[in-house]
Amino acid sequence: VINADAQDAGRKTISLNDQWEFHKENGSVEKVNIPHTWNDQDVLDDVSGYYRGLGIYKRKLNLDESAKGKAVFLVFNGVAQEAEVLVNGKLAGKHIGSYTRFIVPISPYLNYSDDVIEVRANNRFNEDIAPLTADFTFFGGMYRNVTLLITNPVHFSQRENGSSGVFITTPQVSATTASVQIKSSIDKPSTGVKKVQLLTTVFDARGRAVASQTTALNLVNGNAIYVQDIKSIKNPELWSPENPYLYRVVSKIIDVKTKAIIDQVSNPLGFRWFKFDADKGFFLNDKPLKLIGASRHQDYENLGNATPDALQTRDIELLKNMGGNFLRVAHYPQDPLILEACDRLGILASVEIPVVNTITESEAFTANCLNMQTEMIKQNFNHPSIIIWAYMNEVLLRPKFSNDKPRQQIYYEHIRELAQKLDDLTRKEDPSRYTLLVNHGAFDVYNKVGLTKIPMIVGWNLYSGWYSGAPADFAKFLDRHHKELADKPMLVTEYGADADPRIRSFLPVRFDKSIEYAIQFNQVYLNAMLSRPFVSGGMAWNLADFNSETREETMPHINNKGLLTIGREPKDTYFLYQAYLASKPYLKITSAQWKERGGVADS
Ligand code: ADA
Repeated sequence: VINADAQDAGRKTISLNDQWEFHKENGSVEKVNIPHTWNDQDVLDDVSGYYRGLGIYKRKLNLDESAKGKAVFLVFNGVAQEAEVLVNGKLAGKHIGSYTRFIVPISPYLNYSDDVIEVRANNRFNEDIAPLTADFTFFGGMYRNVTLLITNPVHFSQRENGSSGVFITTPQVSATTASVQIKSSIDKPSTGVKKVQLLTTVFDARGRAVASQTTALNLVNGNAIYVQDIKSIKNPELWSPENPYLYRVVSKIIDVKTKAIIDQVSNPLGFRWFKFDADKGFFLNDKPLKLIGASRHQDYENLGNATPDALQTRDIELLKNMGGNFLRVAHYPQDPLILEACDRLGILASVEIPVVNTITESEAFTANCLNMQTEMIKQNFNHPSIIIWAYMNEVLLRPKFSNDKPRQQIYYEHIRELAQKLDDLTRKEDPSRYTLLVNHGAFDVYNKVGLTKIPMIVGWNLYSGWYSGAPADFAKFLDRHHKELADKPMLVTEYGADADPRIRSFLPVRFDKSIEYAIQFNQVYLNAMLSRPFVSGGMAWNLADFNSETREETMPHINNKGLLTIGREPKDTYFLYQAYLASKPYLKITSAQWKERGGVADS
């Protein structure tokens, strides 16, 4: 029985990861814990196949009388991909999209004894929901943590698209002074306390308060946003990959009469500034920094996307240990732990919604994309690690209507409009970060359709030397971008070659999938990027091998371009990166030694 009496902070959160019953459409029932997916084993097994459809989760909830008069919510960090939430048989909320958090207010549906929660998850193909087709598996299920949240009637808003309700920006930062702006979204029902104080405190990493602001508020009924400005924090410790210094912003709503804390939330804060330059590349805190790292899927051997917390965080540690300073969270927002780890370990990040390969020209598809983008931005707004919001990946990869040029023009126009809408929305929601649109190597087509004009940064996924051409074509492509799109900063958002750890070769050739070929391929790419200042950075595809249901070739259903295997064993390519990037003395060689061996100097 859950007693809802608020703890000191005014709110209470309780994990609901256990005690679920899982009912599949075929009638089978089993007891499961969350995170859970129904595609973890059978993706590798042609007999049971790749089930895409409805799965039902049921659980009891025993709240006692103390929860009456409180606001009770269910917080879902991720359900793939359509979800309906029922409480005692009544529909309490719905959500579309696998990769973002959603919060369902359930107070109106509760009996406060023997309540039953039912979550109907569905990963069927739905032409109005991205992704439609892609080179990864669309696992179904309640695959991220579920929590019960109990707050007082007045609270930091749970309506703000799954965010904490508090949005932090740093309008001004330098090595000597910084300012912080905090926007707090507060909900109040007509019965809730009206006269409150909003107390916002900035703590340094040692827990000392470095600044605070108290604002007396007369709360309005419904929802309102209250703005506070904290000026001139002196000599802020700056956040960077070498010193990922984190402050915390603790926000409290305090009852003026009783002095009780009505609600409290805590958010990360990092002081840093950054710039992408089309000629000179990327700068963090005014210093040039080549962004090198990898993309990552939320997917693990035998577990699929239902990856436990410790394994999520370990991926970011593996990236850091490799010497990487950048993570492309591809192709969708991932577990909240990923960006928390990036903040803590000093990995810069880009996050994107799953518009991959192709789109649907329907209003519903557009609306769902815009909603996902809004949720992604609001939920992740305060992470200092994030510098980029992205929204499309290789949307011209699968030619549609190629035998009907006028029809193709309409399709292209629709893609361009969708990109423009997503870019406009992103710049409006968050003017402090960059926008990115990711293309495959068909330079002319993306240019003609206009997709290289819309974003602030153009991303290229380049595979010359793998799917076509030779590795040396890569450098030519980079130089072409620099010449023809002279004012656009660029990132190499993907590059890689299949690498099966079982295959070794003395005379590696394209398509042999040997580790040796992948090593040579990666060397050529790294040298080309590191020697060109205008290339802001490059992300290896992929940090680890991942399930891809549509891949039927070698190692069935796996894309094996990872630097790690799907079970996170390092391949030799991982150590190649460490040799180039990490401060491991036994692996470091000087430029002169490198030249002696016939390599191209890397700096
Ligand atoms: C594309 C795509 C990725 C990835 C890659 C590959 O570039 O963006 O999802 O799977 O291809 O390995 O072919």
